[in-house]
Order: sequence, then C-alpha cells, then structure tokens
Amino acid sequence: MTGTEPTPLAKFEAVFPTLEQEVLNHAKKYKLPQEYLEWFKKSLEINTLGGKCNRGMSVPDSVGLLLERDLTEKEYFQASVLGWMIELLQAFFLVSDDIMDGSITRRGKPCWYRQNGVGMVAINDAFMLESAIYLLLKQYFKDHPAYIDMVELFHEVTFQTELGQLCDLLTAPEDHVNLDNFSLEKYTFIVIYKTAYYSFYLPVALALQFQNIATPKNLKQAENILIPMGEYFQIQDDYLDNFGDPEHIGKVGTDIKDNKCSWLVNQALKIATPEQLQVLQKHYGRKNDNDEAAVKKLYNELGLEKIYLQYEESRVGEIKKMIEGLDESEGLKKSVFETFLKKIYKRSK
Ligand code: DMA
Ligand code: MG
Ligand code: MG
Ligand code: MG
Repeated sequence: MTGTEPTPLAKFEAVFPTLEQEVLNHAKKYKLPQEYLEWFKKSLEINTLGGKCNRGMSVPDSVGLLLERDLTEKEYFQASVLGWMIELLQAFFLVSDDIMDGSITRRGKPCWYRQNGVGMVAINDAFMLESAIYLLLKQYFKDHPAYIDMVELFHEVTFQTELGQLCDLLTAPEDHVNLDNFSLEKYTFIVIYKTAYYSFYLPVALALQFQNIATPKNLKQAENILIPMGEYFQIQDDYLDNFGDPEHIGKVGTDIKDNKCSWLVNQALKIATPEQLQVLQKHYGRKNDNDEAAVKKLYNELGLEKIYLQYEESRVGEIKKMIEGLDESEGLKKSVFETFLKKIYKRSK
C-alpha cells in the first residue's frame, strides 16, 4: 500500500455513512415521504458530524488499549458503531442545549434551531437523533451478550445528563439574578451530571461491555477516575466560554448573559471585594453586550485566567495520581485513562 494513512478522525468518520443509511432505511420502512426523509438525513448529518469526535473515538481507542493490540477491521467497525451512538447522544443533547441556552453558533455554523426553516422542529429532530441510538444498538448488537446492559447504560446516562441539565437551567433563571444561588457544591453536581457521565464514563463503560469484561468493580474503578476527569473537562468548557476564541471553538459563549452557575462566576464570588461583588450583581445575567463586557472586564481584573491555569495544573496532577494508583487486576488499563487525559489536557477547543 502506498499513500497516506487516514487520520484517526477520518477513519472514524468513514463508518458514519453506513450507520446513517441504516437509520434512514428504518424510516423508509414506514414509507416516510422522500422530502421528510431528506430532512432527517440533513438533521443527522449537520448535528452529528463536524465535531472533534473525542467521545466517539474513545470507544475503539479504549477497546484497543484494553486488548493491547490493533483491532481487526470488524472489531474496529463495531466499536466505532458504539462510538457513533455516543456522538448521536451528544447531537441530541447539543440540539436541545442550544435551544435552552439561546446559543448562536455551534461548530462554526448557526445552531440547528437557528438554521433556515428549522426553528422548533429542532425539538423533534433532537428526539429523532436519540431514537437513532436505539435503532442502531438493536441492529448491530441485538445478539451481543451485553446488549441489554448497553441499552440500560444509555438510558441511565441519558437520565443523569438530564438531571445535570435540569440543575444547570434552574440555577440560571432568565429573569432573576441572585448570586447567592450559586455555589461550588451545586456547580460540581451540575457538571458531573450534565457532562462527565456521558462524555467520559460512557465510552469506557461501553468498551468494557463490548468486550464482555464489565464487572461492578471495574465499572466503579472507571467511574472514580472518569468523573473527576469529566469535571475538569467541563471547567475547561466554562473557561473557554469566556476566554476562548469563538472562531476557534466554533461557538459564541453565552454563560454570562445566560446567568449560568459557571466555574468562572464561582471563582469570582470567592475572591471579589464588596465593590467587585456589586459590579457582578449589577451586570451578571443580563442579556446585553454592555453588561456582558462589564463582567468580562471584572474577570480580567480578578485574574481568573491565571487562577484557571493554576487550577488546571493541580487538577491534572491529582487525576494523574489516581491513574497511577489504578489496580489493573480487574481488566482495566492505565493507558485507557492516560490517553483520554492527554486528549483534553490544555485543549483550546
Ligand atoms: C453542555 O453544557 C452540556 C450538555 C449536556 C450539552 P454547555 O451548555 O456549557 O455546553 P456548550 O458550551 O457546548 O453549549
Ligand atoms: Mg450550551
Ligand atoms: Mg447548557
Ligand atoms: Mg459551555
């Protein structure tokens, strides 16, 4: 063979068309009229493709690291099907999250609900992205010994994410700013549930189930490391919401205007002087650019960027220690966690 190897992302993306066709064929069985079939196809492509696919690719990556060898073509395909189901779950969450957060852009394009002719049809599109998970799971894994465990895992993780989103939304009422309502305890709950379970625990738990080696013990061991890692990941997301480059991260931050219980506002509350607290009270959670600019200015005065960078170093140090202490006798491998951490450390998008 000559020529260049496809990148890991290109290799993973090459699996998608087959799965898309599978889902569309299922809709065709119900004789969904052609033009609506095309709508569904477009929603599947726009909302599922174009991301970093870190979550999805972590399934085949983890399976390879657990087995300590390259995957056969069949193994790679099957593990990637599971990975794409995580990407579909993510698409379902993001389409709804952008509506609920009133966001503007996603992956460098207008959010789906803001695209021409879409609007609130996006709510049903989100549900259909979720349905696609279970169509594929049945299609490809019906006879797998862990089939029902996989179904239950997707359901449980979905519920956990919804709990997180509930608290994220309820701590951020649109018409009522009350900084006393924020706390790091609430923050921790929100991010563990809205992000860590589906983004970090799910890929590794699926990799274990795929190989039929999942046990209550190794699932718990994985959870103990992956939940703190996911918490760190969402803190990065909150940091990038304000300090990231919208061009580069593909989305415009909305946390200040949305009155979110973000990591940054919680840090600000910890160190602000009474005068600075007044600035925050006056300008946080207001839906206009001037108020937002006043909060951004305060974040700079408070040196939140530096505080974040220090936090990042110490948190990553702690996570590395947890990985170091992992008991591998239940089938887990340190490399699974090291690889996952390497993918997100100091990320800028
Ligand atoms: C994302 O939280 C959580 C889910 C379940 C999508 P977020 O609103 O901070 O995400 P983003 O910054 O990508 O809108
Ligand atoms: Mg959002
Ligand atoms: Mg949100
Ligand atoms: Mg965010």
